[in-house]
Amino acid sequence: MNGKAVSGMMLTLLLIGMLTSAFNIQPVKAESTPINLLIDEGHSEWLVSGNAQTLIQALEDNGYVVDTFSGTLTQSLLSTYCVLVIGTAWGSFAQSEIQAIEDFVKSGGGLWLTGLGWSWVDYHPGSTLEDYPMNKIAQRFGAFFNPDIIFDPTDYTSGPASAIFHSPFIESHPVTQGVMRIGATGALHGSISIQTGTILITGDGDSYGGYHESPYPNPGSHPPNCAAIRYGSGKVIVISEEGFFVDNHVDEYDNKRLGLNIIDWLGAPVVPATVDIDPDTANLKSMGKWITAYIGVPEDYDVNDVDISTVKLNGEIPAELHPTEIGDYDADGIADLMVKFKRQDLMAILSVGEATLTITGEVDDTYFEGSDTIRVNNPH
Ligand SMILES: [Ca+2]
Ligand SMILES: [Ca+2]
Ligand SMILES: [Ca+2]
Repeated sequence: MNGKAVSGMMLTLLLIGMLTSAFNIQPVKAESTPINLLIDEGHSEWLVSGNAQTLIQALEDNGYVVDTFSGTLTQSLLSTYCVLVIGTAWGSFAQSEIQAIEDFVKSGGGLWLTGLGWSWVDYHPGSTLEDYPMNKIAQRFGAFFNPDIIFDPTDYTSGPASAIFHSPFIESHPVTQGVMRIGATGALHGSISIQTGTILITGDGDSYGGYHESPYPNPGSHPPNCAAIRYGSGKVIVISEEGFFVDNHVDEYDNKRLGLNIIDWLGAPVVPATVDIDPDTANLKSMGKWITAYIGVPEDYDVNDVDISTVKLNGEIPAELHPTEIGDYDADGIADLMVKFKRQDLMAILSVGEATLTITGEVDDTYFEGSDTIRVNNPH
């Protein structure tokens, strides 16, 4: 092959490449609006734009729009944002603000809450954790910042009270992708409790909650430090504390990756999926080995692009990788995906009566979510 032929081929390849990428770009969904986030600074927060420049710069480099606000939070203000960040507030929120925050999440917003129970208690004598502004908000979503400090006698930055959280005690989740270790030199992290949701980061086998009273007092109780919660159409991340993300510490360990992932996850739109669970009525004792779900995604997406390994029922039961099948089960001309879940796994979370089962997963690296209701009969 002479030089001319080679460069001719290169040119052809280049042209094909350009055409391909042009075609790849064209049919993409309505993602042109940048994700914008609001950092609340009106309630004596410990994480503010002034000490989170590194993270904010990284977000802006990724195309995010970051605003700050120090007035009264209202629903109409929040509705113009994808993500709200409240970083360890010590100032109180009006009831109307807490309601606006709850409504914001319910209607699809992403909320990032950091808090540190022990520091609130220590610096506000006579006040309780129920008075803690962060808990007044967190409790709306079934979460709570505890007054303890997570100790780890073997993994720490500057003493057992400054634990380093590390893999494999970091749950596999979009928020923890590429996150192996989390820590902030000299900072004393607390634990959280959640009613529903996914615990993402916990202490390891010899860590425990101490200092003030902890729900996780024993080694091996794996005190949770961070969790992801779905609420209404929205999402909440709760993490104790803000220290991981301030300029002094954000470049330690994988803190910055975690911070960026949190915003990515909170800001990502959720694709509404149609879900039909079969059977409609289940007898806990005799409903067969499997429960089947048919999943449909909107036009812009293709069920062939669903990553089966991400499909979960109620956030905890994984879909079986086999069998799966694609067909038009509801005969509406659009392909649906059939997946199966183990009946045994389901029995653990079902009780008699109506049950709403939510299926989540990723299609084309975007989250989808859909629900169906089944009736559970008395097993006699
Ligand atoms: Ca340890
Ligand atoms: Ca059904
Ligand atoms: Ca269909």
